[in-house]
Amino acid sequence: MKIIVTGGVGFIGSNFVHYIYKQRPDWQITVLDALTYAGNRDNLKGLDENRVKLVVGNTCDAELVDKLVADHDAVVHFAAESHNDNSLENPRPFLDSNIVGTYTILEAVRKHGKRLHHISTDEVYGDLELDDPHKFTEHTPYNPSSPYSATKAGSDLLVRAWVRSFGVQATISNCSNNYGPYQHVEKLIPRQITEIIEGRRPKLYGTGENVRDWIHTEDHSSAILTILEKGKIGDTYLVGANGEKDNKTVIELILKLMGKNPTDYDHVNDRPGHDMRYAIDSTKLRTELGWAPKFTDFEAGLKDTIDWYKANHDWWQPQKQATEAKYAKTGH
Ligand code: NAD
Ligand code: TDX
Repeated sequence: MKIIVTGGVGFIGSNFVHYIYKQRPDWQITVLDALTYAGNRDNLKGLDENRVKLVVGNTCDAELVDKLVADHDAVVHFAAESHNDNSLENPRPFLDSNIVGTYTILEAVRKHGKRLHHISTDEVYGDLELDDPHKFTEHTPYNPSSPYSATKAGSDLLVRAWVRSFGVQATISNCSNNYGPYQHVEKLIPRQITEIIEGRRPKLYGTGENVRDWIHTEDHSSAILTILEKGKIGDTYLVGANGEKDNKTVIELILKLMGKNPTDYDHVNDRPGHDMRYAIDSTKLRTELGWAPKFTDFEAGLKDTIDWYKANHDWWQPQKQATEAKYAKTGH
């Protein structure tokens, strides 16, 4: 099996590369990544270069994508602009990477008859009320709120159209919020851990009642491999681990695990259009494909993540100052 992983030096893509490197020792992996601010080639450190090749390039580059796809069996497509706050400041790169990038991959897999798995997010479904008894399912209508989630929704709809109109052999997964090592310091959990390490207070948007459904990135990787190998062509699978927590609880837990007073955080400006709650019903993936998450103890996973950031200062420090300078401008 020769596989292309787009966005394979980002947070989740690189976790998936390490995961299949271990789980499928006979696979050849080509990572296609533009090395944006979110990509770090060090994320592939330690992997045998005879098995894992990094091609630095953009998913919007049709000639490059066509050439690579012709020479591989499957594409797992992670590459995207992924941060909501950035999409509110400057939406354009989201249209390029998320929409045009996905279109370019689709045209190449269509031409060469190759398998595609498209990685998406639960945010395409919009948000739920705090007391809504229902969670998102594969049948929930699309209702994205931000430029990020709107472009992810658009990319999913392109994949569905290419399956129906052109018979492209694709599956889609929509996952909830990931956490774990190697996540960029712009995101909620790494931001607060590194703020505390640097002697500052965590920053909670608005009241902090907003709920996210946390899953360890390693569980996301195992779900993707399951869908790639056993998923039904044309189908969508929701990935989640029943990890609903409000942001206030997450920040208080980080403070507690780092030996601080749990109330030592600041309320900062809320995110415009801030989604209230996400929650995933992953019954289809569990019952039809037999997947189950392994890292279901959130406190233990968070503790390991904190330890990783404490031990890997050199990995996150170069990004920290620029990230906080951006947040200072928006009052976040
Ligand atoms: P990330 O921002 O950490 O990494 C994105 C990677 O894609 C980077 O390495 C970047 O250099 C690369 N990239 C961006 N645009 C590119 C382009 N045009 N061409 C080539 N490479 C490009 O993102 P992440 O958190 O690892 O998310 C990966 C995927 O998973 C995204 O599609 C995202 O929408 C989806 N997702 C993320 C989460 C989450 O909680 N982070 C949850 C569900 C789904
Ligand atoms: O400093 C902060 N304080 C805060 O309260 C930051 C950075 C965030 N927040 C809040 C906003 C959200 O309610 O925490 C929650 C999580 O924020 P993010 O880490 O920015 O994630 P979110 O917007 O929920 O989106 C994430 O999950 C779905 C990923 O970034 C997306 O790529 C994925 O699709």
